[in-house]
Amino acid sequence: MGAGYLRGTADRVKWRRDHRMLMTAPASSAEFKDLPPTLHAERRGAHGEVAVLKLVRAEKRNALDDATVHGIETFFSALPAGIRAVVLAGEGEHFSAGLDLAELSERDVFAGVEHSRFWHRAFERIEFGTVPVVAVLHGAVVGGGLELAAAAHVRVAERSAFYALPETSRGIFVGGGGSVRLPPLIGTARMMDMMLTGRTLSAEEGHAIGLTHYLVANGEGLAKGLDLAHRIAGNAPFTNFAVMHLLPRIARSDPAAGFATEALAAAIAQGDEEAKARLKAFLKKRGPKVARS
Ligand code: 1HE
Repeated sequence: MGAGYLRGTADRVKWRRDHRMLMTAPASSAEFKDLPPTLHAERRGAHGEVAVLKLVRAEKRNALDDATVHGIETFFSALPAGIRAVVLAGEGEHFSAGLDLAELSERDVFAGVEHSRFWHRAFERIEFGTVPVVAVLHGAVVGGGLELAAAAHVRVAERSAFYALPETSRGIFVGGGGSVRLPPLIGTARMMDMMLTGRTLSAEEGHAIGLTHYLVANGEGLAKGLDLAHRIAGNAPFTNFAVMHLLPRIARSDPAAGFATEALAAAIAQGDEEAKARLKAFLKKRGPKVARS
């Protein structure tokens, strides 16, 4: 098993041997030292306010082994100070081929439950973490790769992207939170169709049904993702928090609770010094105007 389950020296040695090829990949900067070699992280922007986390296991199509999922959990659990948005992308021809099928050994039922809960914990750190995440998708975005993308807050797709849920053909079920996160994005009926028929959606189809927010030419995804992340990083932190943590919960709650929570969030946001400064700047003709698209 991978790092999510690493217990002793023997496990660590095996994990290093399994990932030896990747030890030559450019190292993440020192502040991201606990990442496995299947992940690469760096900071961008004048003040390093945006982090880019890349899956760098291209020779296995960025299949998500336990070590990588554990690394994702580690990364999003302890972001260095000053990072205000993250771009999540994949190296090579594909974003991610999903669960590492080579690791899908004979687990008993309870171990299977624990494995799924391990993915849930990791992806929860993305969805309900400290900063918004922009996923940049290209090539295969399938199975657990699509579940990973669904945990992000904004999705950019290059035209090469395609989406599928091949779990059914492997005799398994989604286990990375897909049955919770995908229906609100694309609808339960569409997800059923994808799972039952093994249908693949093109980048254009994914965009048309709201799975992705931006569709760009091949090779332009990272630049678009960075541009969006820098804009997001410039928002007031409380507003980003409210969008990430309150909006989805309000949307799932009954309207009466939703209106009350919204009123509180609105009041807290406008009472914040940051909001006061921004409102004052606009009224003094110094704040940005809303631009036509
Ligand atoms: C893998 C994986 C993987 C590739 N686990 N090793 N996911 C799937 O069912 C998708 C399976 N993968 C594919 O359908 C294709 O690989 C792709 C369409 C993604 C890419 O095709 P291609 O032609 O570019 O690559 P390839 O030749 O198929 O694969 C290259 C190598 O990556 C090869 O290994 P090699 O040692 O022979 O070179 C493949 O075995 C390896 N590889 N995908 C392990 N997924 C929490 S539950 C989530 C449940 C799921 O995610 S189920 C869906 C699993």
